[in-house]
Formats: sequence, structure tokens, C-alpha cells
Amino acid sequence: SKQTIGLLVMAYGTPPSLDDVEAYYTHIRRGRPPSPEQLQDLLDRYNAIGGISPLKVITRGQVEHLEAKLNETSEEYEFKAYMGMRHAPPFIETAVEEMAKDGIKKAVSIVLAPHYSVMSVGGYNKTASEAAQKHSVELTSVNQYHLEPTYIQALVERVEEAFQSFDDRQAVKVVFTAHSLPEKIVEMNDPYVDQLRETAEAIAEQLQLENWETGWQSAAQTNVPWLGPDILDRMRELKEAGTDNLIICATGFVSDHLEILYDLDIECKQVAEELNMQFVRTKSLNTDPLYIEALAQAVLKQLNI
Ligand code: FEC
Repeated sequence: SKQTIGLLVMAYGTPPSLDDVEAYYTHIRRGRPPSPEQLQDLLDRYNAIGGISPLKVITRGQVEHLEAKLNETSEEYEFKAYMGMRHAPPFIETAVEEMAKDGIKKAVSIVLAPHYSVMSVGGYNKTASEAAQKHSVELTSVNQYHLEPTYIQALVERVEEAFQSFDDRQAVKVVFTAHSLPEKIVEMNDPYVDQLRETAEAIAEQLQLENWETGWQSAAQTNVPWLGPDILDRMRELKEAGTDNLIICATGFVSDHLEILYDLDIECKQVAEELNMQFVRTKSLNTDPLYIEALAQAVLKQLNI
């Protein structure tokens, strides 16, 4: 019979209801509660996208599709999926504990974010490996899959679709964005910035794009400098330099959530209107079979099968 292998799928997590936003925000801030103003600002953003974020439902769908895909593909293993969130229940630690309770001895993990940074995926993997050690589960972790061919192909299709809204392709600038991180990662030789560029280059090459760049979105308000310029400032610079047509492809994000539905669909849209720019963002991958295939391939490679 097939050997059972634990599949730990990790994602950012979202508060299950508006009442949970304070605890969620406190967790993101490593235990420091937000000020009442900060909390209200975040509540306002959730309210602006209709209350709570669709992220949890989408993440659940991605996990189920990945488990099914792997079980369809592998003759050697039976994959059993566990969903672990970084900042909301079910937490990564709980997922690993569940695994151990189910008698799982061997596991593989992957994060629903394609690019590695010690501050993002590195943090998830550290939490997962500490929990695995505690429960005597042998765990191996995927670090990145930013050049996985079907992930690139899925984004190529999304950008191509976005071009359909414009009359003149040559006049459109494409910006491939990821979540900003504190600038100090650059001195730490972190691969994050290069990996975003590599993804963008691979997409641009297939579409034979000339007018493209990478960009940073969704930086938090803290006392340290973040990778920039922020996309909202960059839009103003682009307009001044003569860009009237813009596609944003949020390359670093794989689901519809606050950073897409608020930061792009509300904030960027508003700035685009103000600047009289035609703006389209590419559709999120969510449970696109090509993205699920990319995740499956990354997992199988990690296991050398
Ligand atoms: O839809 C939702 O409910 C959740 C959306 C959500 C995603 C997400 C992804 C990433 N973040 C990353 C880094 C940081 C760093 C800080 C930070 C802060 C927040 C806050 C909210 C939030 N993030 Fe997030 N992030 C999402 C939501 N993020 C809410 C707090 C309020 C705010 O600033 O807006 C700063 C922490 C600090 O204060 O020290 C750093 C990265 C990703 C993409 C990779 C991944 O998915 O893990 C990197 C989705």
C-alpha cells in the first residue's frame, strides 16, 4: 500500500470575523496590540472590501485542489493535507500537531507565496520545522517556486487577458508587484528582490514585452524604510513620464485578499482615476489548475519523486 505523507500547506491567514481583527493584527505585530487608530484603519479597510476577506475560503480551496492533484499524480504516496496559517487559526503549530496525532511521520510543506524571503517564507518554514521537531515529524520544506513553468504560464495568460482591455498594446506599461518588505533584506543578501525580477523576466520574455518593470505594494506604516517606491507613488512618476495605460500583475500574491481587493482595486484605482490613467489589474490565480499544477510540481521536486 501507499505510504502516507503529510502535506502542510501554509498561508498568511485572515481574521474569521471583524471581532477577530484586533487579535490578528496583534499577532502580525508579534504580540504588540495596535493603537485604536491603527485598529480602526484596518477595520475600515476590511469594511471597504465588504466585511471579511475571501482569503480563508480561497486558501481552503487551494489546499483541497493540491491534495487531490498530488494524489492523482503520485503512485508511491498518499498525501494528507493540513492547512496551517501564519497569523490566524488554524495556526501552523496546530496543523503540525494534528499531523502528529494522525500518526504522520514524514511530511512536506509549501507556502502559498512563490518568492522566498527570510522575512516571509523563511518565517513560515522556521515555525513549521520547530513544530515538526517538537512532534517528531520528519519535514522537508519548499523554499520557492517562482520559476515553476505552469505558474509562469498562468500569469502569462492573466497578463494577456488584461491586454484585451487596451487598444494599443505598445502604449501599456506592465508592473509586476510583490508585497514590500523592510529594505534591510537587501543588505542581508535575501533572494526576494531577485526572485520577483526573475518571475517578471520570464513572463515578459514569453509575451515579448518591452515596457515592464517590477514594483512594491502594501508596505506597512513602521519606523523602518521599506522597499520602494510604493506603487501609488510610482504611478504618479509613470504618469509624469508619459504613461497613460497601466497593467498591474500582483506576481507575489496568489489569491484575492485585502492587499488585492483594497490596495489595488480601491487605492490604485482611485489614483489611476485621479491621474486619468487607464488601469487594469490581472485576475488572481486562486484555484487556477495551472497554479495548482505548479504547487504539485514543486512538492514532488522537493521529495525527489
Ligand atoms: O485578506 C486578508 O485578510 C489578509 C491579507 C494579507 C496578506 C498579506 C501578505 C503578506 N504580508 C507580508 C508582510 C507583512 C509585513 C507586515 C505586514 C502587515 C500586515 C497587516 C495586515 C496584513 N499584513 Fe501582510 N498580508 C496581509 C495582511 N505584512 C492586515 C497589518 C496592517 C497593515 O500594515 O496593513 C508588517 C508587520 C509589522 O507591523 O511588523 C512585513 C508579506 C506578504 C506576502 C507573502 C505571504 O502571503 O506570506 C511578505 C495576504
